[in-house]
Amino acid sequence: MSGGGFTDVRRFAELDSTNRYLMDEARAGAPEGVVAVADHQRAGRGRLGRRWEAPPGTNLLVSVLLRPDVPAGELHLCSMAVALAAADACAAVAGVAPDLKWPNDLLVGGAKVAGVLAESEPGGPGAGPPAVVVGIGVNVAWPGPVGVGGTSLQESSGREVDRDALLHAFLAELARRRPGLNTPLGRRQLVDAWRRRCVTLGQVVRVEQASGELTGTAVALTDAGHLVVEAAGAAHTVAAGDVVHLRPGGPPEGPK
Ligand code: BT5
Repeated sequence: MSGGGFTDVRRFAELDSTNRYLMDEARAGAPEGVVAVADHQRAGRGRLGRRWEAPPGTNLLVSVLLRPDVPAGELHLCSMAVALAAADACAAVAGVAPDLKWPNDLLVGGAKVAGVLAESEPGGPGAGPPAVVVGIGVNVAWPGPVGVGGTSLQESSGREVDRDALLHAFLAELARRRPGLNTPLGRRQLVDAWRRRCVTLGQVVRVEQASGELTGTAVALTDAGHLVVEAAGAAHTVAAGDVVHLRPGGPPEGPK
């Protein structure tokens, strides 16, 4: 990005997925800074093949294209920057400051108000440098599918929230945080900001990964943004996975 910020905003009444659209644009060589916004997605993507669902007009559905200078093992910091920018935008526009749940959720009162999905493209001839597409779905006026236990900004703030104002605040926050991704100091500051907002730290968690499950206490975030879980006297560093917050003696939170 040549200091231009996220100004190439492409709006769609309907798409299959804003992430799919931007991944295709990235493969075709689109530069950093392209933004895709849809009123409705026919096939909104969650992580691990899951779906992001929202009736037309109820969510902020937005993806951004980044081409950051970040070590391969730290690409997750791109989604962390997007989550922080979105949380700041929610606070500014809706008066609700969501907590961050590792690795990719925004929660209000323990309920999911937004989810982040990053996909990357290694780059190569014709496709330019490596690309990371980060998408976020924010429940503005709809609390998510039945049984999921989500919430919306309108439900939690008790007031009307303008999706366009939220989009603009989000893009401005992201442009402010974006330069930090390119330097080791900036990346450490980003993770520090996450540590301050991360409700996962200090909780008993169950981490679900393809390789199996791990239950323990989430004790730290590494400078690469990975979660450190202490279990049976050993510290495990988790780079990716689903996390369920468990309350000792209480029921687990609702399904993802
Ligand atoms: C996420 O996945 O939370 C990432 C969602 C990213 C969506 C954005 S929208 C713009 C961009 N374009 C895309 O195609 N995707 C991105 P995950 O952690 O896997 O959570 C998915 C799970 O959340 C589902 O299996 C449901 O249980 C639940 N869920 C689905 N829709 C929801 C909603 N609107 N609110 C709350 N929870 C929801």
